[in-house]
Amino acid sequence: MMKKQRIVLYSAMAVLAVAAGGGYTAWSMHKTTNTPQAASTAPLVQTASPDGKKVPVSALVANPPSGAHVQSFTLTAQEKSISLGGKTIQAMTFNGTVPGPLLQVRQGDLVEVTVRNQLRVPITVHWHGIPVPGSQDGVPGLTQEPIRPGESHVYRFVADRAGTYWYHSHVNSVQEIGLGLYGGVVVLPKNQIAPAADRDYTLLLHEWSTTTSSSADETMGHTAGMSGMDMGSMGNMGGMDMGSPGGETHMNEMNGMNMGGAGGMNSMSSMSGMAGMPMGAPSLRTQGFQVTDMDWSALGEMAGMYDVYTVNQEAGGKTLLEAKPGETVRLRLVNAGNMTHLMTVIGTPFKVVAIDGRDIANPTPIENQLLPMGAGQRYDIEFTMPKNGPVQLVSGDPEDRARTQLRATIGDAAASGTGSAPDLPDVQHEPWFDFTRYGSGSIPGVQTFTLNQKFDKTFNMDLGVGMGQSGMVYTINGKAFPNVPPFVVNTGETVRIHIENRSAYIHPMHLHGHSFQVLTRDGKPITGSPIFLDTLQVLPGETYDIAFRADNPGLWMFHCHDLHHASAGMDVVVQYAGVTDPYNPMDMSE
Ligand SMILES: [Cu+2]
Repeated sequence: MMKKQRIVLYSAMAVLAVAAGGGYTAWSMHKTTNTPQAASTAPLVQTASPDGKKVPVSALVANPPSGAHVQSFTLTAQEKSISLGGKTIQAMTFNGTVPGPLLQVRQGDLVEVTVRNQLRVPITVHWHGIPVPGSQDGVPGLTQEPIRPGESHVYRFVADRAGTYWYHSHVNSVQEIGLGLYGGVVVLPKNQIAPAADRDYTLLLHEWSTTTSSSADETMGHTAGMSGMDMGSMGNMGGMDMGSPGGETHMNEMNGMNMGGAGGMNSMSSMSGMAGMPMGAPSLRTQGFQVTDMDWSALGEMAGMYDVYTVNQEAGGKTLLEAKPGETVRLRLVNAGNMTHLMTVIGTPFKVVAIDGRDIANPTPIENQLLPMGAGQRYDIEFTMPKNGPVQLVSGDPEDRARTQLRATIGDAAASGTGSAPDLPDVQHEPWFDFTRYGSGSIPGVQTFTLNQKFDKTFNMDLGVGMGQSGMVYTINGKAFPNVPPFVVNTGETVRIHIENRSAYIHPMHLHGHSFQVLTRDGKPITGSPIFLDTLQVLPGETYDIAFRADNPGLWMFHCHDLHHASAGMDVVVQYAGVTDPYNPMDMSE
């Protein structure tokens, strides 16, 4: 009955890199012990603060004001057949839908989410962009034990900050998010000053692989010995080797092939830039870069493996959103995939009112610009419905399939009849929206950093690639996780990070638990509204300076949200001194 389908579990290089890296990955809960301890040149987290005090991350819990309004939800992770673009996929869902239910709360609410795991694999839930307490961040082996099959777990945090966020599993994320374990979170402002939009829609963009013939490893030329990654019949999840926690079988196979070992991973420095972007190369942007100049190897290495693109539950561009002439519309766009998507609105000017849940000061109307949405990012846009005709949300992605499918029509359903989408607009040559000079002035009540101030801590984050013994890895400062030394900070410190992308790939870098302010791009100061992000899309050759205040103690991943890159080394931990990981990572292997 179910067509036999092949879905990619990991990219080949991800598996190889994990195996070669000594086994630990915050993406898979696994920390194998069968590679030499010497493989790790730096502890994942250090154990003591300067004053010698220690606190386990598990002790960093929510401290709600008494009488806080409680919003309770239950998310049940379960398998479900869903129909996408005429194809049936055995998905991993929250409450039977993809995306999972939209969690809408009011700023200041105490949010309690009971997660029940009815899948055959472990999961967690990470609250992307929300500054939750340290113990609630959902990173397996670092901030909690994974939620094993049959188990439940309660997440608890105060929704301190309004904005658009999302949630997703953080275990084997390429697979678990890829198969549907994600949903949106909207925190409405406590004291709404401006009137709310007449229509407020949250739209999650995602990519799917439903093909039988193409898979990531083939697409990427990593084919040898990878048949173990075939998930087999999707009609029976048990046949996918997903029953063993986190794809352990695969890991062990890889280790058994003696692809691990200490050698390959520890001295990547000489390999940085080997993907064709030497140090100091001018950024693509300063060369007058347009998306059409860039092939998929940069914009989305994985494009070949994805054949269905969705806006919420709809594939094929069939989404129809009700709005009447003259009404104001807010679209909360969430990129819940791994690829960059270039979204825009046609039919009316629009404003970018927030990015990554953080308001833009004095946004101005724009037209004919593509919003370059990195993986994990959110763009909130607002517009007024014109007197006549629908408004369209469309994609300017280079790929025809993405452009055809990543679209929605906003209008009067009755007036526009069946909701059949108008012709595919030709928008892919439009310039990219530039957040570094958009908006103006300041955001009331928000403290900002200045470029010339003194920072308590400064770190470099050089993004590169390298070759492990058995395949390509993505590196930070020349090393692949878990060998990337942590960025250690003290509570209250101001922190500046200089980021350089020395690879030929886009890296949407996501910091857990904080927003950071973007200070410069390619050495030039930001001139518009202050910009606070939790996910910064760093194009090949670009440099950025970002800053944040260390105001949320914990152990926080800072990683690429192209999850193929994350699972192949591009992660670092921002560690508050003295916060320890009680989950004993090296003992979790079996
Ligand atoms: Cu990346």
